Amino acid sequence: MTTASAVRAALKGQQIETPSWAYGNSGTRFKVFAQQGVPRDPFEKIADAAQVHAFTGVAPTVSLHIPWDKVADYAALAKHAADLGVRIGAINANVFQDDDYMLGSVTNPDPRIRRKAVDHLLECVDVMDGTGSRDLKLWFSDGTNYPGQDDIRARQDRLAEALAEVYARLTGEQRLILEYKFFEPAFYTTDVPDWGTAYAHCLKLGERAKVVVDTGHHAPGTNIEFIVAFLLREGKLGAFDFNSRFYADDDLMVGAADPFQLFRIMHEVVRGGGLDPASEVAFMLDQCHNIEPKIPGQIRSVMNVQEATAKALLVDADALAAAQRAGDVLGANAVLMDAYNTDVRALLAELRDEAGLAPDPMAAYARSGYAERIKAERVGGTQAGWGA
Ligand code: PSV
Ligand code: MN
Ligand code: MN
Repeated sequence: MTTASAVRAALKGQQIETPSWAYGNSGTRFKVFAQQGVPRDPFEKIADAAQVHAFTGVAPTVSLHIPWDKVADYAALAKHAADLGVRIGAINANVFQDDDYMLGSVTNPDPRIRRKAVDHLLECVDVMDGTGSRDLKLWFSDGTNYPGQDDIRARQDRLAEALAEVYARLTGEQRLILEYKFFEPAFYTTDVPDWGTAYAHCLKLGERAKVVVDTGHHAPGTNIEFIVAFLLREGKLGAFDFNSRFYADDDLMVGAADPFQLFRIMHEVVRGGGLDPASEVAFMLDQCHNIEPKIPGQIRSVMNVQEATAKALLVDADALAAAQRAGDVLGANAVLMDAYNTDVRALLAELRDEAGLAPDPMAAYARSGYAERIKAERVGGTQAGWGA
């Protein structure tokens, strides 16, 4: 059994990265409901992310999406983040929003468009050099809608070629992390549809290429914790994009739709050593807050990840192993369920208290007056949205 002090140390050490795009207005293709006080530029997005860190103490980094967060001076943006007590995390590339990409980006049959896409990815590495980011997060919307539309094999060749060029550009500790998604926007084939495809490409690229598991990117019923266990065992789990879903890529708050699934995932993370900083597994959120306020939405999400992690850490590993060895099916299941059914909120509140934070981050943020302040101050200019 993990000792109480080891549980506490692991929880204190866990870091959760929030995404810049969560702070902007977002919606569905039917309507974006604008909220007041939403950031107008990347600097204000970082200021909001810093609030999440200030109240939770475990969200010291914020991911950027380029070009949504394009600025003239990335060193200045990094300095702004540092001044507010946070850092810039992963750089997410965007090769899915230009008209040029209708038939694909790095897998497009037109070499001119492939060149444009790869150049953008290389530009993202330049951004990483400026911000000190470790991770380049790649998600490709590339795919086809109709059988025969393009050559599936040739598209894999083009993808491999593009990835190799970008990987070769990385220096030092930088990593390429590759995200998969089973469909959308392409509906017939997707060029990186699943963890197996992402894993095969990363394996060829090398040590610093790893897979991103976005929890909303699987077919219903997929056993995500199995994928996590497998990738961790192979040293190829690079990061999570956490969110939750009822239907497809819903991007709802992590742990909201299925907290038990999140617990099962975190159990495999703990079991596979993924909480050890040496494993370099990044815990990121990839969410949109369409109808709820954004900063509290992120605080709640961070807390949900912490709660699932705490429960996973409470699994009595020795008792579980003993039951498994003995073939005690019900006993083993009971060990897991005991941990899941433990109320860890008081433990987490205590840890926050020890760290000099308010035990209830949601209430403390509400009391802080920040929401009212940004509503009053952020008038004029264009409110940032998902994509701007
Ligand atoms: C694609 O659905 C995705 O999950 C990728 O991570 C993108 O970068 C992100 O959404 C944008 O929200
Ligand atoms: Mn994602
Ligand atoms: Mn997604």
